[in-house]
This record gives sequence, structure tokens and C-alpha cells, in this order.
Amino acid sequence: MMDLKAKIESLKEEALAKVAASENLDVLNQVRVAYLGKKGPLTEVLRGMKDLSAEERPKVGALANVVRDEITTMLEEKKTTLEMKKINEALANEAIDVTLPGSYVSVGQPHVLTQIIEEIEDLFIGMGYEVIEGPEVEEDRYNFEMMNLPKDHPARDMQDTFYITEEILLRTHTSPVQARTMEKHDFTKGPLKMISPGRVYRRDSDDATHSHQFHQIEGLVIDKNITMSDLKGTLEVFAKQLFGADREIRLRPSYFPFTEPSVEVDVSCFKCGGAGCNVCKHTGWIEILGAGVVHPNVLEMAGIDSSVYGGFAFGMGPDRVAMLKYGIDDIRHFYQNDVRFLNQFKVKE
Ligand code: FA5
Repeated sequence: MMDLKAKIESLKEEALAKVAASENLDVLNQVRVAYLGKKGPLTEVLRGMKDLSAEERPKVGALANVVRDEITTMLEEKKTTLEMKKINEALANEAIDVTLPGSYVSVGQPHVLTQIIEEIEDLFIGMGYEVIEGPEVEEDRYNFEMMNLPKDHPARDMQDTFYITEEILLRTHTSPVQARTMEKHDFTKGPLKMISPGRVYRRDSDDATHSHQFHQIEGLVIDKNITMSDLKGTLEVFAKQLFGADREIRLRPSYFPFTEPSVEVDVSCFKCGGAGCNVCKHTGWIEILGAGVVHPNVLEMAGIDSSVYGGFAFGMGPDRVAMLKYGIDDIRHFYQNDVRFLNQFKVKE
């Protein structure tokens, strides 16, 4: 019997020493299983109690329970200590040093042409226009015929065309969106006021001011009693907003098959103010767009009664507008994707 008590005591010392020496939760768990588990030495000792006298058995049993409780308490305390240690280590490892310098993230921005187009869109939206887009692969019917340019019309040569089939082409201007929109417009719901930005294509040889793929912004207003002075007033607002409040515009007679009369619109030179310089080729004026009063044939072909309705249209090249606004000397810069060029045009805060 003394043997058994001594064995329990020595098991206790052994277990407590191992608990104290455990360096992490895994090792601690192994100690718990080894000493308190069903196959552990303490259980083994208790099994030997059947050989004890009835008088001794409860004393040894009580001692065994006390020892088991002591080991359990030690295990719990050690577990709490090790858990705290683990949390503290994790906190120390994951700590963020807010005084370290941050790493630079390069943020993209809209292309300079997108910026110009959006600026022009915002301006016209503010005057009640709707933005409408059309397809770049277009039917001959919309690009030419409905714009009063039948198949054999000599003015088709003004816009050298990429044909896909005889009837399908890459649009040479944004004017086909006029026809598509007029065809669908319901005038009982009010006048038609739209702008249409997008890419257009021409078989032009690329040089400093020409690209085979460039952008246009079409404008169209159809209502009763629209006159040339509405066109002039609208374009004046546009020019002053984009190029500065002291800019003026002038209208020169021109020719487009889809407008009559037709005009070319110049803005007074933003660099020299009209005195003459290299930007305006010493004329004091810079051409920015073509425009005119919508031809009755164009209205009729889109199903609009030209004796009741009329309107104006204009088509501008935002590539050229951006070149003028920012003093860019070559249109090809827009399409070469050189970030050193593009990064100069920071989005307004
Ligand atoms: C037209 O394309 C007409 N559809 C514009 C129009 C619409 C007139 C509605 C009347 C009523 P034009 O071919 O002139 O017109 O082109 C208009 C603008 O596109 C030009 O003023 C110019 O800014 C730009 N542009 C023309 N060709 C090129 C090119 N190869 N590269 C860059 N911009 C060009």
C-alpha cells in the first residue's frame, strides 16, 4: 500500500514537471493524454487498487483523486498561459508599423481624348441634350444614302471609305447616328436634341493632323422653328466653355450634302487672341467643326415632315479640339500609348 501511495506521488511530481516544461499547446495536450488518459499510468495504478484491503482502498482512492485534480488544475493554468503567449506572439508578428513609408500605387486615368469627349458631353447634357451612340460597322444606307449621298454622288469622295462589303462599311463620320435617331424619334414626346460621340474611320494617310481612325462628336437638334441663330448661339456657348470666355466664333459658308446652308465654324485663336500666330497660321482663326441646317431630304428620308420640322446639325473632331486646347502638334501622339505623353493630362480634381 505504501508502494502505491509513493507511486502516485511520484507520478504527480513527474506530471507536474512535464506540464511546467511544456512549451506549446500541442506538447501540453500530449502530457494531458499521457497522464490523465484512459491508458495513462494513473489509471493503471488505480486498477491495482483491487488488491488493497477495504480499509486502505478509499484512502488511496482519495489520494488519487486529489492528485488527478492537482494535475488538471496545473494543466488548465498552463493552457491559459500558453494561449496568452500564442496570442501575444501573433500580435507581435502581425503588428503594423504605421511609421514605415507607404509603397507607391500608380493609378490610371482616362485618356486625354476621353477627358475632352466627357467634358463636351457634360456641356451639352447641361443644355438638355441626350448622348446617343451608334455602331462603328455601319450600313451604307445610314452612312451615305440617308445623309443625302446616293451611290454615285461625287461628294462621297470627300470621305474615302473602308468597305467591308458593298453595303457594309466602317463609318466615315458620326452623321449616320442622326439618321438612326431621327427614324425612331417620337415628336409627340418633345424635340430631338442629341450628341453622338464615337470613333470613325477614313482611308486618309496618317500625318500630323490626319489619322485613319479618329473621333467625332455629332450634334443634332430637330424641332419646329429652329434657325441658324440657334446653331450659332449653341456653338458660341460651346467654344467659350472649352477654349475660354473671351473666345469668339465665326461662320464661313461651306458645303455638306446633308445640310443646306452649310458652314464651317472657326474659333478666334486662343493663343494670340486673333492677332495672328503660328497656331492659327496667322489668320487669327482656327477651324473646329462643320455644321448647317439639316437638309429637307435628310428629314424626309427619316420619315420627318420637313414642312413642319427643321433643325441644325454639327460634327466636330475632338482629336483636333484636344490638339488646339493643349497645343499638341501631332495627332499620332493620341494613338501611340506613350505614358510619358498621356500622364501630362491629369484629370481635374
Ligand atoms: C463631316 O464628317 C461631317 N459629317 C460633319 C458635319 C456634321 C457637317 C453635321 C454638318 C452637319 P468633315 O469631313 O469636315 O465633316 O469632318 C468633321 C471634323 O472631323 C473635321 O472638322 C476634323 O476636325 C475632323 N477630321 C476629319 N478628318 C480627320 C482625320 N483624318 N483625322 C482627324 N480628324 C479629322
